[in-house]
Amino acid sequence: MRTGAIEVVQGDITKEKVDAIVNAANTSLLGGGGVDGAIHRAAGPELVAECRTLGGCPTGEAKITRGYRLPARWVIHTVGPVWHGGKHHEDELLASCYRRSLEVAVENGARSVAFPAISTGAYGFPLEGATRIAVREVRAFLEKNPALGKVVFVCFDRYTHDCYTRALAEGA
Ligand code: AR6
Repeated sequence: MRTGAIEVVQGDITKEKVDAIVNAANTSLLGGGGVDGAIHRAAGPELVAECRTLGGCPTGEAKITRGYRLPARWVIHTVGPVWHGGKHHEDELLASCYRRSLEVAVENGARSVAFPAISTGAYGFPLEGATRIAVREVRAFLEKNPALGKVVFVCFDRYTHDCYTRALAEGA
């Protein structure tokens, strides 16, 4: 599906041919399971070596590395909130992940960025709320930053894909 500069696709983010892919990391930035594990496996051991130099990353923030063996030139590592019921600033922290990742992307000259559904796997953030936040933040950023040409939401499964498609249709 395409609406303006936003695309929703189902697939594996490590295969995306964009300038930067975003990793749903943890505060150590030293790898893990889920999309984080897939990105580290596909990028090769140089990625964790560079991550070791970064000193971790707070929740809601983002840091950039090279992409090594990935088709993407950069990886932007962001740390989503763990879902604790919704009253622990989860929404604001997730919104901050999208904003900060896009700011870091543009600062480094990226014109196309792909996101996974941050926090919706191991971190337990309810998918519908997460997709609405993602769509709202990306739309707002694209309006203010014409240098960014394209943002892709890469969904690992059909349900996630359907949630993004609905959020986009509803105007989030
Ligand atoms: N491409 C695109 N999306 C993927 C891929 C892939 N290759 N693999 C999984 N997903 P998660 P989180 C989807 O758990 O909830 C890690 O251990 C997955 O289906 O990867 O932010 C980190 O180190 C889900 O929709 O990230 C942290 O400790 C989405 O990516 C923790 O998990 C996010 O699921 C972060 O948890």
